[in-house]
Amino acid sequence: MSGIIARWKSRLPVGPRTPIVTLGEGATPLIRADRLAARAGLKSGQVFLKLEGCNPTGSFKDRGMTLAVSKALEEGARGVLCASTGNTSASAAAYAARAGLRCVVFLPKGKVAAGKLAQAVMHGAEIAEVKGNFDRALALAVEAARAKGWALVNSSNPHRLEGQKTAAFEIVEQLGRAPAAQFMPVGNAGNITAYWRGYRELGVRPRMFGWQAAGAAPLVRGRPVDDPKTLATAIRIGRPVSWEGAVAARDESGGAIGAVGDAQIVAAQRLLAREEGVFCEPASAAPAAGLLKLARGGRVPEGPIVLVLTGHGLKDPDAASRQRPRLRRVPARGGLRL
Ligand code: AN7
Repeated sequence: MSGIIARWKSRLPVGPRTPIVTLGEGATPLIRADRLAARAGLKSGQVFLKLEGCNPTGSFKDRGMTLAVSKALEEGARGVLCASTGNTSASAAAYAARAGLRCVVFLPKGKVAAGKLAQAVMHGAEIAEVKGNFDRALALAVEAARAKGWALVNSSNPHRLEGQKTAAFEIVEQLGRAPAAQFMPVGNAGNITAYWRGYRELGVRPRMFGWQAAGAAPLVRGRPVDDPKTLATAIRIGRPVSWEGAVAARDESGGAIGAVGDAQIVAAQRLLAREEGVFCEPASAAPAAGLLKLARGGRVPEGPIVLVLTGHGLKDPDAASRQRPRLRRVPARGGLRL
């Protein structure tokens, strides 16, 4: 059997009677990014990309969802609920379909990327479109879960973070050591909390660098943002649920949480695609933008650095259509001189 539960069972809260709902998540590639390293003035072999977009539904959320949905089934829930900026809903919809559970997703109207919405629809989730942002959608999902007695599979669900911590185990295994630093996007702050837990369980302490979008950077400002704004819709979150987890990861590891502008995010996304062959969604390019930002100030940490690319580029096709491709018209019977 594949999947993160089969691989890391002894480190996860599962028993012999837990019905395992898996799509074969985890075991994602860790690849070198030598051109990005060069752009940041670093040596070949110093920068790595963890391709979490290679998970079954195209984002890291699957690591937590396999566990959250397995536990919901074990506990006899009839359905699962979540609020989402998109990826959580796509993952919840897929794992609920596999488990034979109903799934209701609360989505901020007009702010979910097309690929993610397509997944929720295709997997048969019931969609509640919320006139408001993610933070409002989450409040509604919490209320509905309580009223119905269904499992809430947002990252406030402890099983989500337990599953997500397995990515830290993989990175240490793949590198053959702990990275000196890890760069990752931060929205609701569940993932940075989960990685730090995973690293701590192994007794290692990479410096954790979280990156938020400048228009949605509550952890950088030190207070909630009422009207978060960024084209990286995945991390358009003003009141992160795992606030304290993110601050602990930052402070205990000697890391930092910084902000990058949308223009820097778009430029980094394009650089990863054109120079590394890796197409990630905008939010997932924030760490690369952060690396280049630190490089400009000469403040990049020494030693191996892992950038977590949390979601696949196909999730958000509209982001790509902002690029202007050079199109050449070729008549059906004509040729093209290159
Ligand atoms: C691609 O799907 O919050 O800091 O509802 O989709 O753990 O929230 C997504 C978040 C980074 C931020 N990259 O992770 C959701 C949702 C991608 C994401 C994040 C998200 P957290």
